[in-house]
Amino acid sequence: MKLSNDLIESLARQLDDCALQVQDTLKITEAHPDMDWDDAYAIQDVLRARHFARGARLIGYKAGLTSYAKMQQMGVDTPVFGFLLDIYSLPDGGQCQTGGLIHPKVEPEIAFVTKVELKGPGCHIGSVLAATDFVIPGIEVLDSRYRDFKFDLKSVIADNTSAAYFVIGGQPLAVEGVDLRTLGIVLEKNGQPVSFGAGAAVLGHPAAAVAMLANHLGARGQSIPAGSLILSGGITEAVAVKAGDNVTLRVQGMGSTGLRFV
Ligand code: OOG
Ligand code: MG
Repeated sequence: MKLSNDLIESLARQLDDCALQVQDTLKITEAHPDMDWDDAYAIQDVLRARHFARGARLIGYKAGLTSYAKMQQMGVDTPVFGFLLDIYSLPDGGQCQTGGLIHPKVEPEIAFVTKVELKGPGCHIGSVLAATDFVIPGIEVLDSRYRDFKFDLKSVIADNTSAAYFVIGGQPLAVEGVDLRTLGIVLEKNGQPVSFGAGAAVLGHPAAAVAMLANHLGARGQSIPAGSLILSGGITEAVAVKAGDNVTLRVQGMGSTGLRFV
């Protein structure tokens, strides 16, 4: 750790205030270029504690920057991990209020729901599949608190990996019934297909992203509890949205889920 506890607290407060006041900020590494990975996750932890203090509950985790398309779009080279709260969850087909967001984007994901605890180190695709209750289509709504959506890995980790909202829906499937690598997806915006992909875009297999998450948490003495929801990462580049847009994700054999931006 390179930053003091006081500084970590104040950077978490700065990012929290940006989200609450719908204001962007410069990426925090500009002012603190010496911060390290532990500092970045410590800021994320304080941000989470601030949400808990306001009554939000942890419902799962997310992996991000797990596809080459996303890494290239954001100019980074390794995945990052964040937390999911109940207040991020939107109803399938429901509304997403853009007034509370700075510059929202959407991305297509495969969500996992676990049935047993997953604890790293040593988790692999097999352990994840064995621990998965079902997979289901998901759309993540991102909203970086950083100006122009520009960040580096440490800054985006501190900002809970741009998490804002998500929706899941469609047909949940047991993993026995689906090859997650060849699973095709189409993301539509206002009825137009805007991006296409397959599960293998995420680290070769979306379960590999969940295994990486479990190993990341394991290194910090934490685990993924049974019943967690995990977003395994955007399969394609994220797409900007504004009020008036309708977004639908279609996943092969798994139906669709969608949101209206108002
Ligand atoms: C960071 C979060 C990335 C994903 O699925 O790749 C993410 C960002 O691109 O803003 O959630
Ligand atoms: Mg995502």
